[in-house]
Amino acid sequence: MKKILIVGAGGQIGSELTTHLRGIYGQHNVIAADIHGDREDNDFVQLDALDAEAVAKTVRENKIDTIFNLVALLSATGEANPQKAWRVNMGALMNALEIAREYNCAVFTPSSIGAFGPDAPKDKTPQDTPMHPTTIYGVCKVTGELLSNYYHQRFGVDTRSVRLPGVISSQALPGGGTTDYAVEIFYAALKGEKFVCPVPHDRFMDMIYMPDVLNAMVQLMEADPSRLKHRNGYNVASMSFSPEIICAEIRKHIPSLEMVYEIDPVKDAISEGWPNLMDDSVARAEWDWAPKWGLSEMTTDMLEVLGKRLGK
Ligand code: AKB
Repeated sequence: MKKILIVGAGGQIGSELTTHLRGIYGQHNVIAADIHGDREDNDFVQLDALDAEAVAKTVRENKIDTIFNLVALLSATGEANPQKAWRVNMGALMNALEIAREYNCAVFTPSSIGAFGPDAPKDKTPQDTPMHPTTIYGVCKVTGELLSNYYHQRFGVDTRSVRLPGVISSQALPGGGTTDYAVEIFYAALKGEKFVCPVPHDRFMDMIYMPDVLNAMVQLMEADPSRLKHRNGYNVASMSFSPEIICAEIRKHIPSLEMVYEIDPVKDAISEGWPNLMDDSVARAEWDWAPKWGLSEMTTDMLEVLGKRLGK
């Protein structure tokens, strides 16, 4: 990777990925693009990922060799408007793949635990297993994995991807996801607010801390291509917890945290079909994936970093 374009750079992952990649590859070698503009950043381009010509122009003019396509409506938002979710999620990916084919770029697109459905084993969910998601978000993710593999096999485009768990981070809030509660609970704890949890107390889901996400993305994109057999996309796992477990962990630092449950039927149904914890042994074998953050270290760090940001 020498000249990178991040499409969807304003989101939860994009905002931290931009800073991370600029620290490694240089400020001017990482172009951040998003539909929402108005930034004091000379290396930012305002564009709509569905506007193929605008994306192609940015790739051409900046001699981009790697595209990170982070554009997506997440799982809960997707269920509110499935047609739009398909149009945005697949439209942005198709544009990225076609432009990559034309301009010889590598493409990273995150897949998700949402790509699995109720018939996949919940514990140690294998890399290769039935994938029959019941959400439009999951349908887009499975299709995206297949399409990315197709572009690799058919056109030689260097496509790579990881299946991300719920991402916990302190800079930008996620929006519209089923795992968002695991970020929102930290804000409530630090602000001294009662946390209203939308998923059942014992609902386990795969989660991951942002520093591990950023390392995974760079490590996979820098990996020796001859080792990569699976490409789109690799299971990556680091921790799994339920609402009552994360609440208890935060209470070790903030004993006054109050949590009540108001189950959101959409998030309940979505999370019921997702893995508890994926088996990431293939990522470990093919590109040396090794997570660094577990539940207790993540919780301590989140409270410290987010606490500073919120002035707590
Ligand atoms: C969501 O909850 O929709 C996302 C995901 C797990 O892909 N965070």
